[in-house]
Amino acid sequence: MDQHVTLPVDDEGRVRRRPLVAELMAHRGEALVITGLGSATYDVAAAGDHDNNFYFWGGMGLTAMTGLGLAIAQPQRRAVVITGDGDMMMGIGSLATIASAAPDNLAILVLDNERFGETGEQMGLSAGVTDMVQMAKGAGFQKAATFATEAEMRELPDLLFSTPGPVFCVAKVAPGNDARVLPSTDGAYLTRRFRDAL
Ligand SMILES: Cc1ncc(C[n+]2csc(CCOP(=O)(O)OP(=O)(O)O)c2C)c(N)n1
Ligand SMILES: [Mg+2]
Repeated sequence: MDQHVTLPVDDEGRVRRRPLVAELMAHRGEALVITGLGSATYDVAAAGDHDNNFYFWGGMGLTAMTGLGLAIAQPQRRAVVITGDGDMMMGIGSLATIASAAPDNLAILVLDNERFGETGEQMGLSAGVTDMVQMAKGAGFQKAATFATEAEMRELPDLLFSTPGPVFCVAKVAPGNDARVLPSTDGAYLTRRFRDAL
């Protein structure tokens, strides 16, 4: 991330997700980007719709596992999962399968607002004693870390798009819902478009 970039924070110093994702997407290159249902999909769509995006609208818990399948099917391409803490926790067991398969072209970013933002900001498990990075390490990830400050988040572009995977990153982001930016909700169209782009 460029040194001159300043990411907006809320009044408790927590980085705002929408500008963070916009900044990360500026570094995407040819990466394939798979987004978890709800806010992660809106954030990535807000950064610009793209033929190399595959958005989830449902299937809560399945984003990381779909990223694994894609990474295996497309070993020459970078596959990047961007999802929420609720989605990741629902599919947390997938981390063991991913670490075991160890695709070097897969990275996962969890936008951890510690809430189910999409459905009314109910508190999520990561607001309490649960640490997804420790769970990822326990699953076998060698590269897993939490990013809480803007300074720490400067490492994210390299980790997501260049560092040999599998990589697991949790970015602690501010709560609060940004305006919804809805890409197509037509699953057949999104699937076909993504296949064509590949
Ligand atoms: C199986 C299933 N359970 C519940 C829901 C309802 N639901 C949709 S989004 C969501 C919360 C997602 O939370 P998170 O992944 O953390 O996203 P964010 O906070 O960024 O919105 C829930 C509970 C669903 N779509 N599918
Ligand atoms: Mg959340």
